[in-house]
Amino acid sequence: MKTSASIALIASVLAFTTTASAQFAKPDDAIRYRKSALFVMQQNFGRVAAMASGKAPFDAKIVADSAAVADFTSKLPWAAFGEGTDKGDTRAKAEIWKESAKFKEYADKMQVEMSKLAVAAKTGNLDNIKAAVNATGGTCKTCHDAYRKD
Ligand code: ASC
Repeated sequence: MKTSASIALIASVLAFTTTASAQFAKPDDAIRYRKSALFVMQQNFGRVAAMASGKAPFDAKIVADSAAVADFTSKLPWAAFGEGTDKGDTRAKAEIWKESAKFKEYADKMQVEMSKLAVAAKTGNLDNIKAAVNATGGTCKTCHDAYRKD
């Protein structure tokens, strides 16, 4: 790679990581941001799960729209788990910052399953939606069991 190209690459990587960790004015904002994103995601996922299990009347359009919102919002919380955001109004366990690779792996798995749910929801196939809801819910639980205080 030419030196100029590698400098450009390093600059863009630095710019990205700086943006990801410095987009909040204060730690409380980051905590509020990730909790808000997770809340919106859960509300949409929960609606899909309720319809998939028959607890709520099935509506294919609501399922598809809600799963799409859950898929999008599943990508948002993670940039708000930066250094210094372990203290405050949060149930996040300290292990998140000690085991960041594992935490990221769990977060990534959840996003993959949530995206599959959005695809299944678009097809409207109830069996596929149910299976995807279970797989996604499993990834929520795995991460909560390890990294969320009761
Ligand atoms: C939800 C929610 C979770 C997951 C989990 C699935 O709707 O709030 O944490 O699903 O309960 O096991």
